[in-house]
Amino acid sequence: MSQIALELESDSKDSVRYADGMEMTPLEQCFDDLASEARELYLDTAVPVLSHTPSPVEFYRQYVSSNKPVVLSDFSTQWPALRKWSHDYLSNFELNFWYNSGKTPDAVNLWIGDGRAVTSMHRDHYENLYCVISGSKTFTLIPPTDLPFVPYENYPAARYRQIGDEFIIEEDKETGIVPWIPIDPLKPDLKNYPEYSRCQTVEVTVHAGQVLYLPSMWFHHVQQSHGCIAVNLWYDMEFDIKYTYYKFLEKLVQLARRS
Ligand SMILES: O=C(O)CCC(=O)C(=O)O
Repeated sequence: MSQIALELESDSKDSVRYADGMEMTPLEQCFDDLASEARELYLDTAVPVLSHTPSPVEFYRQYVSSNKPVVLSDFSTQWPALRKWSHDYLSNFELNFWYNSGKTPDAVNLWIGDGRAVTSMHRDHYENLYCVISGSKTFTLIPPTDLPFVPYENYPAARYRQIGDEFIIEEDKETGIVPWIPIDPLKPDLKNYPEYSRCQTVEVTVHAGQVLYLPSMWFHHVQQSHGCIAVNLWYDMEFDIKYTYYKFLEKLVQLARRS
């Protein structure tokens, strides 16, 4: 939509140069249009923070179905119960949002770490309810429609092994090579990955007593304060028409990168 207005000159019928100087093939122009239309039609420029607890219908319609992140602030009164760490409590805590749907989480994870612990940019096919219990977590988010601008490289899989007081990194030959995102959003290497500059990142800090709903397929990079404790619930996403479009986009991006 708006990108068309930015068009400055056509060097040939196969490529167009935009106002920011970047030249694109017709397929890349389609990716750019997808990202800008998503911004115009559905994405927020910041993650909204709700002070009320939405009803299950409101939450599902406005955030889960729409694939839009949101921070819920109204949970601090429930933290004393959370401190009991009981499975019953956590199952309850699944939050009435997914109640009636019969859904149970695929995983309940506990995250404890200090300021040095950083999770690199990646994405999951889970609907993620991320509850911060103490400290804070800062998420840098990228919407799924920006996939064409997110670089991937192939890396050998590896795991940490403890030997005495030391940790060594050991190659995991069984898993082999895995594609992973080489970009640190805090210090992006735009020389090697100039296309990343087209991503529109959104940063949100989630404080103790707040819950972030992180929709499936959103890229996320996570930093935390010292002594942060958090619990999150992963629910498998719906493998519906949205999922098939995501996979279609992935295949198109792979084709574009090969050519
Ligand atoms: O808390 C973190 O550091 C990572 C969380 C995460 O990546 C996830 O829940 O998918």
